[in-house]
Amino acid sequence: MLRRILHIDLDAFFVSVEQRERPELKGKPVVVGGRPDSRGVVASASYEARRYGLKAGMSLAKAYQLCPQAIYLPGNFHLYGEASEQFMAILADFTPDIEPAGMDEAYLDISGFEPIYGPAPATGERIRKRIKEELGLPASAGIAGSKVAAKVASDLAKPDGLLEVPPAGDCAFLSTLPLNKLPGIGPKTEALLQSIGLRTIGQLAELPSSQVRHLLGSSGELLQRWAKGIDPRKIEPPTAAKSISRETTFAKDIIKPFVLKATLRYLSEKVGAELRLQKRCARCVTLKLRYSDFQTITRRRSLLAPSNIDQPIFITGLQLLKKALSQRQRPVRLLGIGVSVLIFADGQPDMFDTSMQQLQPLNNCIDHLRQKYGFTVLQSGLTFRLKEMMAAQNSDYIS
Ligand code: TTP
Ligand code: MG
Repeated sequence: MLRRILHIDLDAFFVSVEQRERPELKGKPVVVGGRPDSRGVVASASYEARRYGLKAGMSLAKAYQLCPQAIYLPGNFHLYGEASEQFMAILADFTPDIEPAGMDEAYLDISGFEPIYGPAPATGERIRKRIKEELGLPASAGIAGSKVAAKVASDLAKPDGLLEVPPAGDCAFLSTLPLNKLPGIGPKTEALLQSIGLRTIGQLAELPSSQVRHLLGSSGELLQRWAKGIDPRKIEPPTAAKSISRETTFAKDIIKPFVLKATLRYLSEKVGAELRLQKRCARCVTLKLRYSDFQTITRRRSLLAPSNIDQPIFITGLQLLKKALSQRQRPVRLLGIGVSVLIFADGQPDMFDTSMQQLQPLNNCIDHLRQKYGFTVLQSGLTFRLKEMMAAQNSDYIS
């Protein structure tokens, strides 16, 4: 099947939301970022303001010099967040193969859409129309055979446009464009490439690979592949968080191993409960320690088998803790435990470790009671004593 990737990006996103709320701002130079006499930077500039040279990242003081007549707004982030969610929801109506790339942009894999929506540009226009009608916001779209060319195309289509790169045309499309149009080429890389006489993406594509490596190091190889229109990256729908962790900073630095052990137990139970809630298992456990002198260390160890049960998480964390304390004995300010390399284990968590299977019903039962009556309704001997000790010390150990 012919690969067709669509990249869509809202035009002057923050500013467009403001213009939708206050139509009298339309067609004028508008800046979101704050008052011109504040120390902030331009977050978003309307296309009218860009004619004066204003762009994102520029200091507001500089922007004011270039365009004092612009309307400077502080921004309403709640509204932008809402618009971003609605934007993504419209995209999700078309396909689940979406990769959000920021608040106002996403890649969609629209390969094979033709029988449903017609040619690829018709799909793009349909999406743009819905965004305009339902959200009142302009968006630009690029369609190509790769993510990199689709992104460049949407950028060229701005504002309020659509550009399709013909099938198998990514390399030719990119070749005549200036270097700074290629994602990954910032001002420094551009200057380096210009210093050897390059001006276009096509010239970078044709440079001997040894010279690219010499000039740009290993990242140069990727850039050169992109310059040739070679980019097999897939659309990656967002994954849930890649790790889960809990930590606590003690009100007073702690030296007693018992308190550290009990706190670790408590934090491990929190991490385990969150894993089970997300129906996931972890492969790795990470311990975090911050000593009284603020030195912070992390230590990581794999579990024998992927798990979401409190006990192996705690035991592994405890081994790491003991080892760390044997290497450096100092009061501890902060203790944390986390799990990572998560896998989905819907329905049968801990299917890999039979020795742990009998603990599964116990953990589930505890989760159930805690969800109903609160986390501290049930406590292990360790954490119960901890609570008493901390109460006596008037310390807030619960993170
Ligand atoms: P962009 O899509 O980079 O910019 P834009 O939507 O304002 O303009 P364009 O038409 O070129 O796409 O970023 C989206 C929003 O993210 C932008 O409206 C404001 C915010 N943003 C910042 O807060 N700081 C920044 O430096 C940039 C680049 C964006
Ligand atoms: Mg944008």
